[in-house]
Amino acid sequence: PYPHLLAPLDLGFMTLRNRVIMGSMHTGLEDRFYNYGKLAAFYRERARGGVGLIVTGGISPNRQGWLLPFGGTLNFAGDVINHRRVTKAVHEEGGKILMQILHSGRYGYQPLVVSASNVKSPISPFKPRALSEAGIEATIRDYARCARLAKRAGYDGIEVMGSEGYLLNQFLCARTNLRQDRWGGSIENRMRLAIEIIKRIRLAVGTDFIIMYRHSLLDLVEGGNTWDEVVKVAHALESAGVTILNTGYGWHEARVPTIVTSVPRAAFASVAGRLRREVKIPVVASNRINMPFEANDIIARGDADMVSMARPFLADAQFVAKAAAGRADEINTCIGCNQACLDHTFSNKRASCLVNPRACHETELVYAPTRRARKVAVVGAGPAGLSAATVAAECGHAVTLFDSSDTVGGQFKIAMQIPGKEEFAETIRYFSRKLELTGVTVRLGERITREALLAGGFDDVIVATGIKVRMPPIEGIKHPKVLSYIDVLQNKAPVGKRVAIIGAGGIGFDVGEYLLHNPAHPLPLPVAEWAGEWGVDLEATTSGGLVAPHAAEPVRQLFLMQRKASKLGAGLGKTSGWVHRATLSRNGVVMLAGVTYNKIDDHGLHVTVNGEERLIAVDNVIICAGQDSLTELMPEEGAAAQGGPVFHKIGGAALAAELDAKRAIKEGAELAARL
Ligand code: FMN
Repeated sequence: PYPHLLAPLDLGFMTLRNRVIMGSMHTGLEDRFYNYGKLAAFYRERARGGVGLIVTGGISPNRQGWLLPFGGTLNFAGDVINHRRVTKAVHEEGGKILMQILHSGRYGYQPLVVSASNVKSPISPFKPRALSEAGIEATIRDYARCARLAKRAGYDGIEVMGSEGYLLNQFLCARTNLRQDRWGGSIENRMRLAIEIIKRIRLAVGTDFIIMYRHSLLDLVEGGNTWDEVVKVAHALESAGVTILNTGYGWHEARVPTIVTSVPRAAFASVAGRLRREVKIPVVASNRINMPFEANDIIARGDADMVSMARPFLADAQFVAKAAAGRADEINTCIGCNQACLDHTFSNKRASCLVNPRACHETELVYAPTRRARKVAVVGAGPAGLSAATVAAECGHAVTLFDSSDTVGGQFKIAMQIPGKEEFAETIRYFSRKLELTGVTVRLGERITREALLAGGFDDVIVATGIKVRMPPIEGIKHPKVLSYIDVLQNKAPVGKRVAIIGAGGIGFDVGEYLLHNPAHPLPLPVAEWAGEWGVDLEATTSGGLVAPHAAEPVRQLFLMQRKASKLGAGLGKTSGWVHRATLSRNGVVMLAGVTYNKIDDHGLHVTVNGEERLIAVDNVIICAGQDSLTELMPEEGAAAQGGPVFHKIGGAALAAELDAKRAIKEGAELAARL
């Protein structure tokens, strides 16, 4: 299977075992020397799983380039010993690994930041200092030294980070490069830094060492480069000694999503294809490629020579091995949620993965075979229950999973109804297959009672029964125009043209996006339509690849509101919340904070906002204002002492405050691993 993806790639001085790259991810483990053992274990599992080439998270060539104070470095001979643990682990598993050199420039979250010019970025508090001529020379030397040390540490090459708006991208674009010396002005001058760095690295490391360059093909910001400029830079990089051209899309400050789940699969592959037709060296496709079929297809149709997948390797270390064995249905697919990876990285926490809590915790969360198999009942086949059941069974326990519904998935069945969240269906597919593989006895369509559980001879009962929707005590809450989000998303209740949504948490936003979807448009959204909505020019004929977005008439008038006075959506994910806010704003959704709900009647919803009474005339009011745990299966206080099974409670049943699949899956796995 997947002959294009799994074919080796001969680089002349080195052969890669296949075309799969595990893309660069800063996990947080590289910043402290005592975490390199964990980092090595993380990469070892991925190399053992068959990936051809791994790229580490970004390592700064000097202190000015730190993303965070005291971030990961490779500046001193003393750092080499830590990095050797990583390269040794990967090589022992037959893999290859590059170290990414990333200088943050003005994105650094620290006061030493430097850039091409002293233009502050809209997303960071520190104004950069423009590098002097001597500072530029020192920076080039730092890159070369960093690459030389990487070679000494056993890396097979380095990747130079040139995209996503970091230092080299800042030099490359007129947006941030206002210099009038030989490092600014024409594209020849703006690319001089990147090219000099590559030349000096090549001199420092010799010919038998991979230099990959991550090139920004679409900047997706005003003042970004045009396609002609992008190609010019690529030609110069090729001549300067780059071995492989990787690709990047969008600066961090871009207001176009490039990696969240609503970005269609392989959305940018055609752009890589355009570059591939311009150069002779291998080109890599990247971003939102998460299954072997798409990855193979990209290479088969000539859009790339290799495919980079980053988050998919958090989700499943065995991705390549499973694909190669024709077992793609067993892959734990990246759903692009960012909740446990990028959101963690940007809050200075260790990265992990919502669908795979073992990611970056390989030595701490271990699914080891048990020596005393227990008889375990899991009640509820949502994310928490599925996780607990499959991990417990994998460890060798005898597991029965109960759910009153006819199918597994719980709240994920609801989430996958939301336009742009189609990927959630993959998690259900993964767990369904895993239930079969681990031999869990699945009993669907029956509501198990506490008596039956007590009489069933179980050693453990894991209550993962989730939540029920909370209806707030508003006058008229029983009015026929009032619906819960379950009525809408699960039971498909008809909804009118003017709608008020009460509760602006994750579910309120989801319901908004669901109601704004035009049923005439297919889902998942085809790439061209998605690009039109966000104003992306995939032909890249304009500066930065931006054009005016298509403005379609919204299919409904929505009012989204909350009691809290804070900004709506403040609690959404750090790296995805803005996408949801932008989508609703674009569709003319009226957002109201600090709302008091007075009553609901035939006229609509009566509220007080800013001390003023208002009638919001709507056909329906949809309640997304929280939920309560369903725990009736738990024994009464004190009843546990009389022998019988040990009861546990996980997921929404344990805490319903905010529906949180990340916590649910992690709790399920952690509990099952220590049974
Ligand atoms: N890209 C880099 O070039 N350097 C980094 O240090 C880096 N850190 C990342 C950290 C996390 C937790 C994540 C999720 C992504 C990071 N990226 C970084 C971006 C990825 O390389 C990749 O472009 C992005 O995740 C989209 O690809 P994917 O859909 O295959 O994950």
